[in-house]
Amino acid sequence: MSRKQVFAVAQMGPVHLNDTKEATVARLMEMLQEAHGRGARWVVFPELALTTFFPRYVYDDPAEYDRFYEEGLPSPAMIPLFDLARTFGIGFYLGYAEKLVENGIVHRFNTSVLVSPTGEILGKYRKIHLPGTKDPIGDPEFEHLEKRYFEVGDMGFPVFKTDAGPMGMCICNDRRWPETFRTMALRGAQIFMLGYNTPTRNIHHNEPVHLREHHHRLSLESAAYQNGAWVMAAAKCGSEDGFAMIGGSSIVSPTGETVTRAVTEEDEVISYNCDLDLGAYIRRSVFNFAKHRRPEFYGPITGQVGVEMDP
Ligand code: CDV
Repeated sequence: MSRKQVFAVAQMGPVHLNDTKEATVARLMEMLQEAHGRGARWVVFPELALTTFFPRYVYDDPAEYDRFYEEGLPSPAMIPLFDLARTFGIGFYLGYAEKLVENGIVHRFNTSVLVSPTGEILGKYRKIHLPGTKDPIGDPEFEHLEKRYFEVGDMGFPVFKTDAGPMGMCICNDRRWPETFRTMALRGAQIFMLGYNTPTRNIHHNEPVHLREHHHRLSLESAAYQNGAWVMAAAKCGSEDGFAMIGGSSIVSPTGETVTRAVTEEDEVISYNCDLDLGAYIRRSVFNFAKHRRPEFYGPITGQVGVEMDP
């Protein structure tokens, strides 16, 4: 007998620079309500879901960009969403900009939180693969300054036990790196939750626009299949004050097939009744890690960063 649960992905249309967090959280709550109506037990919201994708802008003074960050969990802006989710008995993933002060030092991370259907904060993930630059490149159309506004995540890739199975989290650019998913899978993850903000035009070179979507889909489908796991991916998309981002929010099964996919670049809920045991045969056979992995030959993956060739 299969073990099924409805998962929803709540894609967001654009959030503009001058939108209030209250208005944005109200949109998230409306989608939570819709997911509840579809019988969802879990919902995935995007990366940096409470604000516009602010790392595209150049700020020098923290007083100018502090407003994009959340302090405490739930932060004051998040409380209505947390309350509604607990009322509905829905667990969720939410991406946000995190600020904390430790020993008098300010830290900022691009973070996601995982909350159980009973309202328990299961844990956080802090984005590891930060794209872009620390210093502006001088072209406002292509700035991507995550390295300016965030530290590299310091929590690794944690995996959390949930009623749906072990769940891992990652954020946007992390999905392009197979190391992300394999690390989580080796810790037992069978469901990967992720949010993203992906500019439609490439940040550093003149790649054709259609490849943005293709590489996104390729990354999700291969991650799902190669680890025998479900992937739930939520975009923030559309044109934020003239800066376009791709949609394509998706649920991908452990067979590597996209089972449902958003068709707009607006607020849109997609959902699927997921067979949570579907990946078991893949994890028992072709990707039976314990039987077939050969870590004695994988040294360069953890031992070096760039390419090193024998002389
Ligand atoms: N927010 C992101 O991490 N965006 C990157 C872009 C800059 C390539 C992404 O991987 O989609």
